[in-house]
Amino acid sequence: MTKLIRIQVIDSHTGGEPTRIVMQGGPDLGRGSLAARRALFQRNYDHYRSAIVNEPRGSDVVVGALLVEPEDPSCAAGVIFFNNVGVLGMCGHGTIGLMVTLAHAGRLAPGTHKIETPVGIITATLHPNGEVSVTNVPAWRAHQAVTVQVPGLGPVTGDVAWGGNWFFLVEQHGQNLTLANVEALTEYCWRVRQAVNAQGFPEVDHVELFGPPVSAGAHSSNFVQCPGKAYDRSPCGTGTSAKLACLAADGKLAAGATWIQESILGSTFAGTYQWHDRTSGQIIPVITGSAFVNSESTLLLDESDPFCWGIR
Ligand code: PYC
Repeated sequence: MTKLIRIQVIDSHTGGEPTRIVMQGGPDLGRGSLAARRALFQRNYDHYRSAIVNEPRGSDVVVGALLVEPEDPSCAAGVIFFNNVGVLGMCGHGTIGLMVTLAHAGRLAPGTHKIETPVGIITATLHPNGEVSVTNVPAWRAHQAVTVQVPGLGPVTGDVAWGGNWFFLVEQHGQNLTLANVEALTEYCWRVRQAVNAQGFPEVDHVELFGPPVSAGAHSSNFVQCPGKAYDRSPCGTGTSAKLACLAADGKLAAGATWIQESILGSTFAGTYQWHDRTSGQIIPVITGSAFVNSESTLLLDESDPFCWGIR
């Protein structure tokens, strides 16, 4: 009988968006910077990524997170986020899930902790009420009001901004941001992304549409398409960070004021920021939300199974 590979995971969701934390049994990436270890993971262990998040054990929506030893000993953990098609820079909902998961596993107490990611060190606070605030890497708007010609749709205008991942943020799209319209939104965003990538911004891999809020107290609702075409069930932590950078650059939200971003499901994140460098428009976003642990399990990988490494 084939020897099974065992990977221990804890699943959670943050505002409806799942995170699968690899607690044990992931590939050994050695030491070095998180960026270098992410590159190694991408180059040599992509089959592990797929086995952990893709069908038949996962789905297109699951975001995985590999826990690694941090290079900086003052950090509580190092983490590499990934999804159905590749690796991520940072992940806001995933960090909220990570904090709640580590607390659940008895590996972290309420308080503020540093976490190492491939795009920099962030801090996250687990509050006594279970909420988590993530102080993200610096965010900024790189390009304002970029118009791309989208085949079949015509011109679409948006901002290109970094919030730990690259986003194209669109206000004027004429789309209905409702769950009933997810198929059309997915098709729209996919076309926009191809055009944005082809017309000078190959780094952009998330598209974010904004609409009026639905819930009382929210400032805006969004639909966020992730790199592998799945939509974010949460308001997207890095996407909300990119939005805050645009609001700051436009003078529409003051430093320290709160922005409530609602997801397509109606779940919310509270975002606020401080200036990092006013001249270059860089801000430090803080995103607050809640996560809930769903399951503790062991993934079993049998190399004689034709779908052992996931359906890619
Ligand atoms: O919350 O930053 C986020 C995120 C990125 C991709 C999915 N969620």
